[in-house]
Amino acid sequence: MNYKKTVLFATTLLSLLASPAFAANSITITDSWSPEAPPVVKVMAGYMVIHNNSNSDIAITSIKSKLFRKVEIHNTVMKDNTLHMVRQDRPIIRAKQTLVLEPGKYHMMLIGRQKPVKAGENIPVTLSFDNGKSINISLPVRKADEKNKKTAPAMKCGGGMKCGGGMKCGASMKK
Ligand SMILES: [Cu+2]
Repeated sequence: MNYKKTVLFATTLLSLLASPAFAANSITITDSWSPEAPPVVKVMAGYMVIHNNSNSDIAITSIKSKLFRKVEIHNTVMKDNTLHMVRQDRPIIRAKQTLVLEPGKYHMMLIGRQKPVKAGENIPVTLSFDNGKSINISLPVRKADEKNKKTAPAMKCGGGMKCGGGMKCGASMKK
């Protein structure tokens, strides 16, 4: 094994160890995870990076998890000095681009948890796309660290729906 190959191999191994990667044809998902939530909170957030390796835009048509009643993608926007979470109907991953879901921005909202999920466990999620493909991923649950606590201020998102961790969910989340 020459030097270049060794480095490539080591790098690949490292990235495999760092976070799971899931691929289905033109879509690759990396860096998936979910911060642990208190047992009383029935809503959790999920993060990941979705890569579209194709030459066409691809939309997410549905997301499901057997551990949750429903899963949505939200964007966090500042309006009237308050952070609001706005549900994204058909989030699009542009051709050759990535859609980054991270704390304080786009995120997955896992709503109506059916049973407790602790750090160290995995949340299975299935994403379906408008090209007819779907992809099964898992979100490793991790302890929410200090950085995440800071980036998760009280959010108002309407409708009187509570989504945990100090967030109030509103009208925009209603179906
Ligand atoms: Cu949300």
